[in-house]
Amino acid sequence: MRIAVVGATGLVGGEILKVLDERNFQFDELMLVASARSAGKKMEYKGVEYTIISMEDAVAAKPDIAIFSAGGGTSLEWAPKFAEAGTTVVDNSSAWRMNPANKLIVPEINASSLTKEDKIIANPNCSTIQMVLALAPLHEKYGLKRVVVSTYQSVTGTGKAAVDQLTNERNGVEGEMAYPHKIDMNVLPHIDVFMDNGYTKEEMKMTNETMKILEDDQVKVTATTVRLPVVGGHAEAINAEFKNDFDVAEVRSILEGTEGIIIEDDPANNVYPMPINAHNKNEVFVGRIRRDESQANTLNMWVVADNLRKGAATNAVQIAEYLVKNELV
Ligand code: 2RA
Repeated sequence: MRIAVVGATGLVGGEILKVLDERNFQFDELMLVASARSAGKKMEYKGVEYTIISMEDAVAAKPDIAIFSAGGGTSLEWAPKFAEAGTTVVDNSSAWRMNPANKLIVPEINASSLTKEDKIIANPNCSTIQMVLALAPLHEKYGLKRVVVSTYQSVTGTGKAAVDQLTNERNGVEGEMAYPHKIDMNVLPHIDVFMDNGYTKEEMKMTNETMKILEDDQVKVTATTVRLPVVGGHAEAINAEFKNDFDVAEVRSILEGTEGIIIEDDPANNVYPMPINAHNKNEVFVGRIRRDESQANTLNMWVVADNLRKGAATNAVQIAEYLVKNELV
């Protein structure tokens, strides 16, 4: 097994390396790949010094799997070159997600659809992954009709520049702005670019990717995505209306039995999911599970996950693990 991490110097790239280590992913060779600007630089991983290699050299080396986290433009240009060389690409960007020819995978939900022919596999958007993991088993049981979701997203989703902006503001230091406004002591109802319909691209990702992953274009999702001065993970207030009625205790037990989900729901003892606790964890945490008393067949829940983990690195590494385990590479 020869594996390449493309975008190894970025926030998600670093997290992918940590997750590969923690999950004891077995490889014979690891290639750390980055843009021409970083190629040739040294990087230490698990006590070993690696020389970062260029995209050209990585394609020529034909790794079995390349986990990409290098942005949509890089992915659009380079993923097909890797695929042509026989490498299976697991891509974290939005470049291939809605392309009908590419699968959009959350392993607990739909990894079984993968075949050897899938050479560019898309990792969904972070805010979609944690929401859909909690919704999928409920959709299967009660039939999801409509979701109204508001997100509370960590600055780590934007990348290092945003973490630096927050740190600088907290320390009273002047610096580059990753956002159009201050982020500390603030809340921005604005993630990614605005589109003609008034939604942001992040909001439309939640709508479109959910339908694709659940393979159901009748499921309606309307989202408001919001950035907060938080680093540990994304939180989401999810209001889900189902075709059929449910029992809240049964909902809780379905979620308890779902791989990758941990229930934290004991309001009497102030127990509910929070980014500060989800940080560096691979699971999706669900709490505040309760009936929406304003409408039939409708549930409220609060879902938190580390967006760099299950929302990006962990999900991508799980896909790679699935490919290896099922001899698809
Ligand atoms: C964000 N969803 O949090 C993005 C990262 N993929 O901005």
